[in-house]
Amino acid sequence: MASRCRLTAAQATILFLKNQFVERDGKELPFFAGCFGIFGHGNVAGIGQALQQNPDFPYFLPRNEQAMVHTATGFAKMSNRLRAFACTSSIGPGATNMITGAATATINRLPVLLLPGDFFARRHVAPVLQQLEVAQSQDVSVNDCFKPVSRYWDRISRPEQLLTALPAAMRVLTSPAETGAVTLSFPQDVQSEAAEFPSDFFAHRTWSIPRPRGDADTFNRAAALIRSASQPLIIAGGGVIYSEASAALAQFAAQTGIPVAETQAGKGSLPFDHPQNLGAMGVTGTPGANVMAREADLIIGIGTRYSDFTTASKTAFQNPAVQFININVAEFDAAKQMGLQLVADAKVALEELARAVSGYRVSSDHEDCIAHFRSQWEKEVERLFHLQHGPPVSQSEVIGLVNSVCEPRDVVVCAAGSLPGDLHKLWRARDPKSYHMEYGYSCMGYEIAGGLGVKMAAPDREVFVMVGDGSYLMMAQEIHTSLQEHCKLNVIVLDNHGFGSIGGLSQACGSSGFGTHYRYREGGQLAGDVVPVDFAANASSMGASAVRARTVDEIRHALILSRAAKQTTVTLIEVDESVRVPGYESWWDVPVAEVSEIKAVREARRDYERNIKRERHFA
Ligand SMILES: Cc1ncc(C[n+]2csc(CCOP(=O)(O)OP(=O)(O)O)c2C)c(N)n1
Ligand SMILES: [Mg+2]
Repeated sequence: MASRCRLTAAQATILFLKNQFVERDGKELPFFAGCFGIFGHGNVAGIGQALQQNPDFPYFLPRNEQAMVHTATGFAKMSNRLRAFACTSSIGPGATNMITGAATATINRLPVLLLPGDFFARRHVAPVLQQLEVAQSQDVSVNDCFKPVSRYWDRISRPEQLLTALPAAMRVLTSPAETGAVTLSFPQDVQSEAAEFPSDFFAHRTWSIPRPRGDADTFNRAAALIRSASQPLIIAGGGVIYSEASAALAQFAAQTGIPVAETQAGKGSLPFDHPQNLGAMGVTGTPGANVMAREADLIIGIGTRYSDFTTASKTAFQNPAVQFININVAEFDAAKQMGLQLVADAKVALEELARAVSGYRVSSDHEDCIAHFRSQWEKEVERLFHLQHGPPVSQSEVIGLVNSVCEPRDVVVCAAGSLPGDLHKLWRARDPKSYHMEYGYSCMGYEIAGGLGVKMAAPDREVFVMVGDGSYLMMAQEIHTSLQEHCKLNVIVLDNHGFGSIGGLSQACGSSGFGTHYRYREGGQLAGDVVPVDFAANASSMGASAVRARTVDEIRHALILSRAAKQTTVTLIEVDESVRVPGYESWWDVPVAEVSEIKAVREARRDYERNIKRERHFA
């Protein structure tokens, strides 16, 4: 008879996770780097006890459950989805705090395993503290809220269900096409309950990450489409980076002369100075990328989800004859824009396409056009990096200063506010992993927590977290965790006293920045003086070294010291929100009120109605 061991369900879970490995291109890694967790009833005596008796499966104590999922997500993104964390919470609020993190992971297609505690499977003592009671069913808890934001969801009502649930969780977590948050909702009594498990369930198991080759006929049609294209454009998405296809893309672009535009997740696919790199695509794109996309007769989307920021709300591609080839591991994304669906790994597809289209090259006119846009753009970036405004300085100057202090392998991390758009346009990436933007969910609060995950994945790199004052005020507490873990971050807070981004959006919609500034209530409105925040005192209270910098020289000096420091450092910079980086040749669909008493709103609506006519359907 095969050997068996008696373990609690929680102990069996940790033992199983410890023995899961992944392999790609002949390189094997343990899939899990450990487990984050905040304990309460619901996990302290279950998963908590199991972690305690497995010290070789490291446990990490964060400050907030949402943040720990962001940290896990940043880690997985930085690891090109080859490594991940588990996250455990207590029942109730600890669990629901993870839902925003789960959505962030799933939308960005990044793996994280969530183990929220749950009600008693035994039910007898219900309602237990923090339990949601639902009158029409005893089988519903707050953890059911994870269902739409998880790529796999299960409830472990009996220990032996782990025998099928854990392998199913691993399949999804390690699938490039399906990965995202996986939730195993774990009733607290079941966690502590023992059962006999077959010992071979805990054997070393390696999950191969495939590099699927596309269907041969589809591949040939893709090659033929490229050969007959006169104005092709590549859109490089996150899939290029996760597949480690940068070198293949650089070679393909150099060989064919086809220009490349990058999405937020795809930025860094090519170094900024690659001759075919037109830079950012879409709403936050460069003039070159957007003008060439508008005229293109063929778009080759590689590893992109075609979000509205990439397609400029479906206005980016105006050539009546435009066609799409979509190279993607996920059929779901490959089918977008009614494109030719080449369901394949980016790296192998590019290597094989390079051979299949050998001899093809874009016209010299097309090449001249790329070179022209590139040199014009370099001038524009230089202008914005050296505005000599203020103090308070402009945000673009701060980006230029951070970029100039960074070494090529350093990483900039950001997620929400006006920084993502400005960074997408201006940041000069020199390494595929040097630009880390969470822009699938654009979740305020991701920045510092996610930056911690980046540092945990790449301890040999300097990590620069750029964060707005609004995002900082939502979630800065992981500075404390970064000190606990000796994971040094360079945090840069850009203070414009509120929501510069949404303030600008509100103005563009005729609503003059309503509700977007931190001001004292006066005369019934938020119209008084700025409510000041001493960010330096706040950061230093958690143990970070914090400095305020105002002028360009002070900022450069502070950043150099920060980079050289051993511990988490916070640099506070006041920026003038009125000096903005403009948009270039693009548009974003944000519906403006159809009727209003305010004249500016009516005017904005007229513009809106004109622009929405340019949105296209592709057949
Ligand atoms: C959790 C969350 N809530 C709300 C939003 C909507 N939102 C996007 S940017 C933003 C303001 C960000 O302010 P700040 O971090 O100061 O950056 P700034 O816009 O000033 O550059 C808001 C409220 C969001 N993206 N995430
Ligand atoms: Mg702000």
